[in-house]
Amino acid sequence: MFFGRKREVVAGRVPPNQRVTTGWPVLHTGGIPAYTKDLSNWDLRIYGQVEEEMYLSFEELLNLPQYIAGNDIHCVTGWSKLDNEWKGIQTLQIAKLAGVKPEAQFVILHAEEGWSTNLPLADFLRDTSLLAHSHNGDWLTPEHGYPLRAVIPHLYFWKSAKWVRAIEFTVQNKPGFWERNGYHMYGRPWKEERFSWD
Ligand SMILES: Nc1nc2c(c(=O)[nH]1)N[C@H]1C(S)=C(S)[C@@H](COP(=O)(O)O)O[C@H]1N2
Ligand SMILES: [Mo]
Repeated sequence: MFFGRKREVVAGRVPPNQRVTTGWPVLHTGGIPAYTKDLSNWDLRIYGQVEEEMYLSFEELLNLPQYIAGNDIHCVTGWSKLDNEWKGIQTLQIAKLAGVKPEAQFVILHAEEGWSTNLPLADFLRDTSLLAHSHNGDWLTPEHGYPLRAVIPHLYFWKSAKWVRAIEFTVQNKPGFWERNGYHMYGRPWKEERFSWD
């Protein structure tokens, strides 16, 4: 009966037309940034509709309250990876620190090489959204986003920008890289919002 129960539990966690994978595929466009262990030249810029624009160093991020999240991720290409454990900083903390202006409605996550993705502010502010530096107890590997990536588990995984370098709060929604190339502006896996025409 354990098998039956387990299947049921997993079934309730996997959105339509997704398959569970036990590996961890690597998906991105462009190159993998060659960061070293020394992150003294790295920073995270917070700007746009905020009271205080700022540049946070990696050390400053590690000195903010650290948050551990367990979640499932769902890639629009059809794989889901269950039971991830991430460690990092809640995006909510970043918003509090910078003071988001009432005009802000959307967030653009900017990564290396000009890659970006967009999401509504309310989704960025969910207490399950984070900026992660570690996965399952280890620092992120270069191909998965070292030193810092977004994890927005309730949206398709393309919204979880790897190698994130800036967070922009905006009045208007602006399509990011994949959103300009046919992907959905919102991207909720349970609604199968895969493409712009879905
Ligand atoms: N900077 C950047 N982040 C990115 C992407 C990208 O091309 N560039 N691809 C997205 C897509 S489409 C997916 S499915 C996930 C894949 O993350 P992973 O390689 O850690 O599985 O990263 C997302 N974040
Ligand atoms: Mo993806």
